[in-house]
Amino acid sequence: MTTGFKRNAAQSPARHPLSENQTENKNMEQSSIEASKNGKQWCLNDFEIGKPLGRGKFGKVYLAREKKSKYIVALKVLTKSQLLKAGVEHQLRREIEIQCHLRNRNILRMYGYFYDNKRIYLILEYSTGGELYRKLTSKGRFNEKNSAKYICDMAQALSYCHAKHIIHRDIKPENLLIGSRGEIKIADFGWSVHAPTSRRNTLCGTLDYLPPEMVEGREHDEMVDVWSLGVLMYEFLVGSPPFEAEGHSATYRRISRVDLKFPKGLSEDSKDLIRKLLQKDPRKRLSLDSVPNHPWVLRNLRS
Ligand code: N15
Repeated sequence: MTTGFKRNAAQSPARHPLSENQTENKNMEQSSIEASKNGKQWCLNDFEIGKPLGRGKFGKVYLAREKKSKYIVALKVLTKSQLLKAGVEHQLRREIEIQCHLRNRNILRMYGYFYDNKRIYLILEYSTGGELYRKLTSKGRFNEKNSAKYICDMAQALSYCHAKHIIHRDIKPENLLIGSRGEIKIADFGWSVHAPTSRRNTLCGTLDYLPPEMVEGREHDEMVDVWSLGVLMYEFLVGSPPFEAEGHSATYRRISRVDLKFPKGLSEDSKDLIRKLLQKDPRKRLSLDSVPNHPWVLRNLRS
């Protein structure tokens, strides 16, 4: 066992999702306490494996059902040899610890994990709405009402993380899922910084969401997530990120200069919020807690 996972390592308190009702978190918490008492460890045999939901660099995600409770989850299967080869096992441990302790309706829950000789299995919340990236691609862009709800939810979820001194640093549509009530779910915590997706490997995919201080290699803090939220809001409303360019260095220049251009048809208050999020000076960026009170959000969340 070279991954550093101890058999009795502390796991999520809610690692035993025995509830019949997926939406009842209370039941899950209760049964998880029972599970802790029993000292139950999960194993692959506890789950029925369904269709694949997605594929990443280190493994696949499957639809799965816990046999006893019939609880539906997303089971992420990571290959130890691939993790070791990439030297990311410490990063993974850290991310698992972070993810297990986050409880927010806009952050994908991780119920626990287990492993065998070859693989590590992450028991993740199943999002019925699927990947936001796909929805954005098929629709082209989102209307103001949906965008405002997503951005408001994201701001609150990120604020929750910042209060726990967790910076996401990799906000982009590929890391977001949609829940059963259409709510946004942040699905990936910093992990993908070290686990490049195919889009990140392409020439210019990497930089689009990064703030000036990061592309310039300067020190950065939690205000990087405020910038990324601005980029995300622009992409929701326009259909492509604001600093997109041919190649790495052209994107770098556009970000560094905050070369922000709006297509015709965007509302004035939406442009105002985007500008306030996309400030070059991190200290001048709008605080996350002010986002829900911005006129554009208020106007679109009414009705
Ligand atoms: C490093 C680790 C501790 C962080 C844990 N988070 C992740 O591993 C990030 N992650 C989340 N990687 C894959 C997923 C993931 C979770 C991918 C897809 C789904 C998921 N939950 N639900 C889905 C899902 N629901 C779908 C519905 C329709 C079509 C596709 C769907 N994918």
